[in-house]
Amino acid sequence: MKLAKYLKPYILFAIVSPLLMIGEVAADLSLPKLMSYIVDFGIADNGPQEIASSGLPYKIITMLFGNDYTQMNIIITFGALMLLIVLVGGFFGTMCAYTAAKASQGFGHDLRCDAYRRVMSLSIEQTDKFTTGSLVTRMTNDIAMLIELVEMILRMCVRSPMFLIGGTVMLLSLNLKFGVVLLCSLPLLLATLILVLSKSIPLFSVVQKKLDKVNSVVQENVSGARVVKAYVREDYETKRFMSANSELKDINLRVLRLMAIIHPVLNIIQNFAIIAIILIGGIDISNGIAGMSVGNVMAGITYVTQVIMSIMMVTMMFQSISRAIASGKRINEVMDSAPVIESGDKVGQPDNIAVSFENVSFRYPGTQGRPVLHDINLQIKRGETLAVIGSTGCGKTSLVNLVPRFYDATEGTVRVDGLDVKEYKLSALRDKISFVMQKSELFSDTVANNIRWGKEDATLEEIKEAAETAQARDFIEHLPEGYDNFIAEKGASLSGGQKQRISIARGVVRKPEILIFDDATSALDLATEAKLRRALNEKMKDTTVIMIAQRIASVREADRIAVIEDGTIKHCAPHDELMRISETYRDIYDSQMKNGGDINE
Ligand code: DCP
Ligand code: MG
Repeated sequence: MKLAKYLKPYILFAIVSPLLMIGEVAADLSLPKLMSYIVDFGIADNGPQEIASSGLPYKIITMLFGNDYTQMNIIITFGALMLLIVLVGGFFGTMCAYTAAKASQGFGHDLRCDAYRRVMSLSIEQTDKFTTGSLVTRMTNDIAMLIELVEMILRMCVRSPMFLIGGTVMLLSLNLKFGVVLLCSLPLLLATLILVLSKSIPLFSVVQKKLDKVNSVVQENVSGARVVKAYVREDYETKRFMSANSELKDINLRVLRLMAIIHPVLNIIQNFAIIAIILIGGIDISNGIAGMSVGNVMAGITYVTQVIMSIMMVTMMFQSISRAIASGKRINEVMDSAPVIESGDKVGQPDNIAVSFENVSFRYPGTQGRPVLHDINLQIKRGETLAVIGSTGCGKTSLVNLVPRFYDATEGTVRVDGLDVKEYKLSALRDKISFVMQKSELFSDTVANNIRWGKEDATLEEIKEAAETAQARDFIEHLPEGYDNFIAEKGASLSGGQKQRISIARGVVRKPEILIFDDATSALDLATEAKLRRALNEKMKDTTVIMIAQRIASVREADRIAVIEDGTIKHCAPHDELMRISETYRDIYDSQMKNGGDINE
């Protein structure tokens, strides 16, 4: 119900809509009565005499035609009146639907905006926990359910009670005995509905979960289409999808099977009610009871149908409400997940020590056992190039993730420019840092705009300069449309090394204080990589560089090289010294020499 606040800007529509509904229902309720006038006074043989004792209809007719009215006059008058009322009712109905849509869609739009912003602010850990598929379902399907509910409530909150009460009153005004029909049929109907709803409501949240699963599988396979094809896993993945899909179907069927009971039961009850009305009315007519007529029986049939349908509408509303409650809960889960990584409010001033780790240990949130990193102590000077090397899975990415606070250290302190990263204003901290990820993420946009990602207001000159530093200029200028060339989603239209170089250009363009390369040159050949290193040295002298790499050739020229082993930094020294003191480093060196790697470029 916290979500109700999103309706506020549209409160005017939300209030007007039910009011307009009153007009529509009033029109619907008056029609059967008018029809009974036509039948009783315009068609029945003794109509002209009967109407004289009818009050309002008589007044209308004598006002229009004086005392010599014909039955045709009566039919046309009330027929025209019915037509007019239908038109007015239709107008109210349309306006009601329009305002309800205006309110509910506005509500949905605002909610989606906020939810999106919240999803964007989730930390990596939280996104992992929700899973992408589930977040997508929550943003689309769950919000759609809420929109439907708002619309339903705006239209039905007046409609069904008014039909229920208005229909009952009109019915009783025709003949009090008709009340017996309602007394018998309504409890039966309610009992059926309550039974069905109590069974189906708990299933709705299960439906949502199954939908999550289908979305997850689709998402994984669409984005991983290449791998799926490469390993000829289409069948396997299709099976996985099929099973998620059938689960969804099964649960939906269970809900629908339950719902299917409603219709026949409703039909039976309705038809019995109609027969009962005819029976009661017929007996009264043949007994010559005053005020009972064929027209009244016909009107009675319509009113009893309206009352039963109103109960039906209430059920639909309940169904919608319970669905929406399940969805609302899931959206609230997203809205309530406070960012785990809370921004501080300080900004560090440039310091001699750009980055320092003090007794840092780290384990991934929610995991047990040995920490990924422990007892990390390291100081990186401004302008220094520090390389990080170590076997795969030893924690290199984890280590550098702590600097821009993608994760927080479990123990110890990470400082940037002497200030604890937890005290930084998050945007200020991340503005200092360019992070070129292990897996290049490009967006479906032009080359220039992908590079501009690193610096919003970069001029074309700056972009070209960054591309030059990243050794990307040549190949970009050979693209058919150069910097305006469009890159497919996730950079699918580029080679691995091209992607890496555009990512590097993106990191370089903002001239960051700290530049982190997480294995970002792995797809470049050694000569290009060497050129890149030289360009970086020249153009970004003051930038502190942390460079993760697997190849000795990539790291040997660094000021210092940190060797990570068993979750901690065993040695941290220049190449020559490491060759003397670190056995691991020497092993890596030897293995790469043996494998024919041209260490000396
Ligand atoms: N790990 C984890 N949860 C994550 C990411 C990693 O539990 N979300 C574990 C897997 C590894 C360890 O942490 O055992 C270290 O992972 P890193 O990604 O830090 O490893 P590297 O970057 O050193 O490996 P690579 O060279 O393959 O990139
Ligand atoms: Mg890594």
